[in-house]
Amino acid sequence: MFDMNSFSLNGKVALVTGGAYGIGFAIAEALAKAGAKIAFNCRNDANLQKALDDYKAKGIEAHGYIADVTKEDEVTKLVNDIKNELGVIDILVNNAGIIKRIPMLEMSADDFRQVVDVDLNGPFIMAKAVLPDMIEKGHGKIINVCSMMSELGRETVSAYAAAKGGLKMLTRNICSEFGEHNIQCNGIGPGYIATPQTAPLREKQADGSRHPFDQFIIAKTPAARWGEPEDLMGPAVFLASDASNFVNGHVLYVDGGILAYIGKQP
Ligand code: NAP
Ligand code: GCO
Repeated sequence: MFDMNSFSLNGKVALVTGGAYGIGFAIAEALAKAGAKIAFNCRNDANLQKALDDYKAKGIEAHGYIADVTKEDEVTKLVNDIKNELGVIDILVNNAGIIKRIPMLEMSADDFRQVVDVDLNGPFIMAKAVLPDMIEKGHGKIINVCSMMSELGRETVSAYAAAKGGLKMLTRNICSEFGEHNIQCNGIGPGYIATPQTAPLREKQADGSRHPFDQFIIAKTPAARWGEPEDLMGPAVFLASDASNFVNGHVLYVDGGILAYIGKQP
C-alpha cells in the first residue's frame, strides 16, 4: 500500500562510495535526511576527516572508512566493518569515480585501465561484496552513478565513456541476475554537475570570460545551468526507497534535459 512512508529510509544502512565530497556527499546527505544510517569511504585520510566534520556540521553522524573500491581485500574489510558497526548494508551507492581527459591517441593503456578499474571494476567488486547479505535479507538497493557518457561520447574521455557505458550494462545485468531476490539495481545519470571533478571545465579565462566548455554546456542544457550536487538528492532517495521497488535496470538521468536537446543555436 503506497503512502509517503514509501520514501522513508528509517532503519536502513546506506554505503556511499566516494562520499567525502561532491555528488557522493550530497547523495549521502539526502539518504540521511530520509532516515538512513550513513557509511562512506574514500582513499585519502584528509578527505575523510574533513568529510566527517562536514557531515557533523549538517547534523549527520556519518561513519567514514578508508578503502579503495578497486582493492577486493579492502572492500571485504569495509563491508565487514560496516556490518559490525552499523548492520548489513541495505543500500549501496556506487559513486566513487575518476576521469582522465586525454586525447585517445595520447592516452596510455595504463591510464585507460586506471579509469576503467575505478569506474567499472570498482562497482562490480562493491556489488559482489554486498549482494550475498541482500539476498539473505530478501531486499536490497544498488544505485550506480552513471553519466551522460553512458549514452554519449566526446573527445578526450574514451576511457571514462567506455567505463560509464559498461556501468549502464552492469546495472542492467545486476537487475537481471538478482531481481528475483527483491533487489533493485538502477543507475542515476547526472548531467554536468559543479563539483571538483568538473572544475577544470568551468575555470574562468584570463580575460574573465567563461570557459568555452562552460558556455557549451549552458547552450546544451535546456535548464541553461550546470547542475548542483543537490539536484541529485531527491532522485537518489527515490531510487533508494521502497517507492521504487518495481523500478529495476533503469538509468534515471538527472541532466536538466541535455539528452533531450539538440542545443541552442549559437
Ligand atoms: P569527485 O568530486 O572527483 O569525487 C570523487 C570521489 O570519489 C571522492 O570522494 C574520491 O575520494 C572518491 N574516489 C575516487 N577514487 C576512489 C577509489 N578508487 N576508491 C574509493 N573512493 C574513490 O567526483 P564527482 O564529480 O562528485 O563525481 C562522483 C561520481 O559521479 C563519479 O562516479 C563521476 O564519474 C560521476 N559523475 C560526475 C558528474 C559531474 O558532472 N561531476 C556527472 C556525471 C557523473 P578520494 O580521492 O579521497 O578517494
Ligand atoms: C567531461 C565531464 C563529464 C562529467 C559527467 C557528465 O569531461 O565531459 O567530466 O564526463 O563528469 O560524466 O555526465
